[in-house]
Amino acid sequence: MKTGFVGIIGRPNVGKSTLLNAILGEKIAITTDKPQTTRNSIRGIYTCEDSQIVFIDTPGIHKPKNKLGSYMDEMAVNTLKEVDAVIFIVDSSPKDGSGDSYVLDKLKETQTPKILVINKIDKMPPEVFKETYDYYEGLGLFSKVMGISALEGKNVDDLLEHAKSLLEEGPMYFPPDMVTDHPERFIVSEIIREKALLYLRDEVPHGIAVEIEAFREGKDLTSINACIYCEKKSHKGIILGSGGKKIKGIGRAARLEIEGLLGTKVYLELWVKVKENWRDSGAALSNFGYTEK
Ligand SMILES: Nc1nc2c(ncn2[C@@H]2O[C@H](COP(=O)(O)OP(=O)(O)OP(=O)(O)O)[C@@H](O)[C@H]2O)c(=O)[nH]1
Ligand SMILES: [Mg+2]
Repeated sequence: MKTGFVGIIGRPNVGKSTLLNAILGEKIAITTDKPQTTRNSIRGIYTCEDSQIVFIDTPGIHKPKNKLGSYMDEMAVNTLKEVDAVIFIVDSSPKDGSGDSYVLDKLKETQTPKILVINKIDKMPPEVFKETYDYYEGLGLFSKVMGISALEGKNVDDLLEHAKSLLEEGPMYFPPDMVTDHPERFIVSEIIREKALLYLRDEVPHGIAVEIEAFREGKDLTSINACIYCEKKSHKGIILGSGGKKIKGIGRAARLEIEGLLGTKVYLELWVKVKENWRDSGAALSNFGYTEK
């Protein structure tokens, strides 16, 4: 068995979480068109006859504006130290000040084998692909430079084969049918956050955190109480929407997906609370699970 840990890193919104889901053939990481969707390291376990690879999806590396942002960056950069191989994803050649050069410097410091993945080739003009490919190939830093479409699953198998080739023989870390080691409660809170991100605009989504307050599993019905935290009173009104329309939409979309995940009917009760500036409060970050325990 080839086994090991592979980190997936890159700027926000390049498709890291979409790639993780494509590899697993199952959705465990939330994805949206908004940058900074992922806030924790998300572990996905890929097992086949001859290998088990634990992929670690990380928050997009960006210029942090608050403690949460710093924590997210730290999480992504620290992942580099813990893995047997790294997938660095881009969706263009580096632009000035984009953060890619910062990540490249970090990559240069490590001996860990690195793969450069150019994502979104389904919508990338050939000349942009070529320019990006030539740039990264020219750095001589990567064991392979390749194009994929995580959304369409294109070349994901090739990427898996190459990742496998970088790993050593070793023991399996997890049972073969396990797809993630995150508890269901965590995935459920992420699904609710994803729907909130999808339904909300402007600055509201970035200030949202979800806490599961009760999770009672029955044979046919799971009852869940969750609280959506936001940073301002005015945001609470936006999340509720006129006549509670918005929160109902978020709740319905989340419930349908959670029912698919758990395989039971779900009763989901959502509350909205304000916790001012929680993204800069160490205590709140720790409470929401955004700091090391
Ligand atoms: N066209 C196209 N869109 C893609 C592809 N991969 C991802 N996307 C889209 O890009 C957006 C961001 O995808 P995510 O997977 O959330 O990106 P991420 O890198 O995890 O983002 P953060 O968690 O914010 O760092 C979503 O709207 C995806 O549907 C792709 O191969 N092709
Ligand atoms: Mg993500």
